[in-house]
Amino acid sequence: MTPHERIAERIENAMRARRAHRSQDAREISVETVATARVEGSRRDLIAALSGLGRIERDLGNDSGAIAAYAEATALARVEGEPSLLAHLLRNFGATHLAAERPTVAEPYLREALEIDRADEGCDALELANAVRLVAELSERLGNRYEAARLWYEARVRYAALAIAEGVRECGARLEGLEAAGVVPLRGIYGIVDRAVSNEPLALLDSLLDAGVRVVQYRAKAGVDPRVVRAMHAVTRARGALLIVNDDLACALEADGWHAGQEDLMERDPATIRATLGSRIFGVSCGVPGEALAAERFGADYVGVGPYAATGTKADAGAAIGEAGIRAVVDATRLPVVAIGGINAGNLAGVARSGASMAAVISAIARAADPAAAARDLIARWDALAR
Ligand code: TZP
Ligand code: MG
Repeated sequence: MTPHERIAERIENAMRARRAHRSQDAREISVETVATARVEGSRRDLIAALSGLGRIERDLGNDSGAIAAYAEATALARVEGEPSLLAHLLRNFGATHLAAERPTVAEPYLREALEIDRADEGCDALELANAVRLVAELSERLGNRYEAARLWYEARVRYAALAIAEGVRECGARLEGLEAAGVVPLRGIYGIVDRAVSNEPLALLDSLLDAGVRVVQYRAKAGVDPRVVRAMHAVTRARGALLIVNDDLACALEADGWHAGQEDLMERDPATIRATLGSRIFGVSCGVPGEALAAERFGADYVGVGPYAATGTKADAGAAIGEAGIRAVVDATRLPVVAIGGINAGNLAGVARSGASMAAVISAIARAADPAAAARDLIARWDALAR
């Protein structure tokens, strides 16, 4: 037997003892295995032995032992330079701190693990779902409730795709808790303050927020004014809503998210956008299912799809795609779909039927005699339809 085989066998023995609830035996074997790996094993053997020991220390409630083992394993994995191994250890390391009520210590590890997994094309789908769930948990503990809501939503979608009912239930329950606390996931009426339609963006914003809209986009095709973004963001932040900026990525960094068209993506390397935005929301306008799948790969949080119906607001919007056109994208992507274009109280039912998560509206609110009343009416209708 080579040293590697001997170490692998002992790790397996420890795991068998662990599964048989002989935790103390498992710990003894693991401590010895680590000692052997230090003398005879490769760096990888030692990482595996430490990782096993960390797992068992966690079972025994010995946080400091688990943290010491994971800290060393993680440091070695950085030298080893294999991303999936490093992400796995960072996740366990972070989870141990999180379980020990030290979310601020856990934060950099869990975030780095998620970043690595997202960037890794070959990442195991379950590992990624778990990574998202852990950062959702972390955000909630840190009080970042919007980020938590988005990540619970994403984790739920990922578990559903893997048919893991328990994960779907757990994430759904967390989302409901955040919803009850008035935090918004990407669902309902998405209000757009379009400079070309409204000369008083802050007044329209107030109407939207008064009505209960919780996701607002600022759209200014003649140029996004950073002062308006700052003023709007101060208001949305104070009133518990999200502000997403269209087109201008630099200004979006002063708000909660960025909405990009296909042409915006062509101007830059899409692979870098997620990293630039950090935990902010990233939305992408898509016309066909293929574009939505590409948006998923670039790390988008939602896709905008339309025009649902004829619109006078966007001259080059193209022909209306209707309920079937929206549904084609809903069926193709795991991301929430935001339907847009010519949406009003009279045709909202078809949007809800299409499976879209949100309905984005410009003129039916901004051009109404009473924008707040129009937005309130749309929200009430959507809530009744989505039930
Ligand atoms: N993208 C597709 S249609 C559209 C955009 C920005 C305009 C939506 O405006 P309205 O007034 O709600 O039809
Ligand atoms: Mg654009």
